[in-house]
Formats: sequence, C-alpha cells, structure tokens
Amino acid sequence: YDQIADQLQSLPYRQLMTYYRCALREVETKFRVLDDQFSLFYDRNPIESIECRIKSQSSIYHKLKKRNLPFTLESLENNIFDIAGIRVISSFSDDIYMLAGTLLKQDDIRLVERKDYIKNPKPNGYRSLHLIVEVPIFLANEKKWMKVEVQFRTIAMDLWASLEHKLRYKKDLPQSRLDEISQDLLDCADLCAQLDEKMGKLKRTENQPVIE
Ligand code: 0O2
Repeated sequence: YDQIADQLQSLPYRQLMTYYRCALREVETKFRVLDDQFSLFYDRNPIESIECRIKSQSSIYHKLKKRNLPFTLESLENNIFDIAGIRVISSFSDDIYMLAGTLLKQDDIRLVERKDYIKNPKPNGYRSLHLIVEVPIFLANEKKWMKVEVQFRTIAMDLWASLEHKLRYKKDLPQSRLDEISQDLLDCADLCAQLDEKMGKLKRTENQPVIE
C-alpha cells in the first residue's frame, strides 16, 4: 500500500476523484428534484434520505488487489464502477422502482449495469437495487461521462444492511462465529422483507397516486 501512496497523492488521481465527486452531485440533484416534485404535486416524499460517498483509498486498493488488477488510473476507471456511490433510502419498495425507472428515463443518463438484489437477494439475505449509471459532467473544455453506483433501499433493507455490515461484512470473525450468526441474519432479512411487503400493501390500500 505504501508503494502506491505517491500515486494517491498525485494530481491526476485527485483530479479523477474530484470528477467522481462532481458526478455524485449531479445524480444527487436529480433525486432531490424528483423528491421536490413529488412533495409539491402529491404531498409526499418518496425519498427518506440520501447518502453520498467516495470509495476510500484502501477500499479501492483492496478491490484492485482482489481482482489482480494494476493500480493505474485507467484500470481504476475501467474496472471499479463504485468509486462514486449514492444510496437512496425510501419508505416503500414501490418507490424504489419508480425512482429507478424515472432516473433511467432521463436523456443524460446511461445504464451500464443493473443488479436487482431485491428480486434476487444475496444468499446472506442482502436486499437492495444497484444501478451503475453514467452521467456527464461539464468541465471548462470537455464533457466527461462518469460512472456512479446508485443503491436503492427501503428503510428496512438499510437497517438490515447497516447492522449486518457492523456484525459481519468485512469483519475477520472466525468461521464458527460466522456460521452461528448467518442463520439469524437471514431470519432478520426475512422479517425485514415481510415488513416491506406489509407496509407496501398498506400504502396501496391508501390509494396513493403514482407517477408512471
Ligand atoms: P465500500 O467502498 O466499502 O462502500 P464486490 O462485492 O464489491 O467485490 P461488486 O459487484 O461491486 O463487487 O458488489 P455489489 O454486490 O454490486 O455491491 C457492493 C456494495 O454493495 C458494497 O460496497 C456494499 O455497500 C453493498 N453490499 C453488497 N453486498 C452486501 C452485503 O452482503 N451486506 C452489506 N451490508 N452490504 C452489501 P462495499 O464493497 O462495502 O464498498
């Protein structure tokens, strides 16, 4: 890690990270605009909260190392798609698909990859909708398309993921302990899914308007 420290301090690296930060701002604004529109016309907010983050240097380094990829800016841009990450938390799963669909309809957004861990949860119980999109940022002399990962979750999915992250994800727990907690975590994930399902039904019976 020390060997690449110079590169991490270099101007091109910092420049690239700045571009990712700009791309995050563009996408965040899009969601804030949609939330405002809903608030104005339908008197409700489909978004509970938004979190933005730039992937940490050590996390980038470990991902490249795990995949046996060189630590160069090209390799970073071409292989790591979650350097800029935005998490959109909603109350209801229906809102997740509405927001994702609305974002993808915008003519300056390109879909790169879609992973639906809500319809197909991970074996450990993780649920979330992940989109990798490209968005243009306008610099003084050029337009640059940057990749951003958008994670859509309900409050219940986010609660589960945060607790699981604390308990297990990336922690060096002994295998025996991991085995012990994994069934409990899976049970908790099922409870969260049931909660989402029930709350979704309640909302639908309330006859809330939906933008198609
Ligand atoms: P960071 O930088 O720490 O936030 P990968 O699994 O990362 O090698 P890929 O395809 O990028 O490969 O993964 P994926 O599954 O599309 O998304 C990775 C991100 O999703 C993670 O970021 C988490 O934010 C989230 N995630 C995926 N699986 C789980 C899980 O089982 N539990 C929890 N709590 N979160 C998960 P990182 O890797 O933590 O990056």
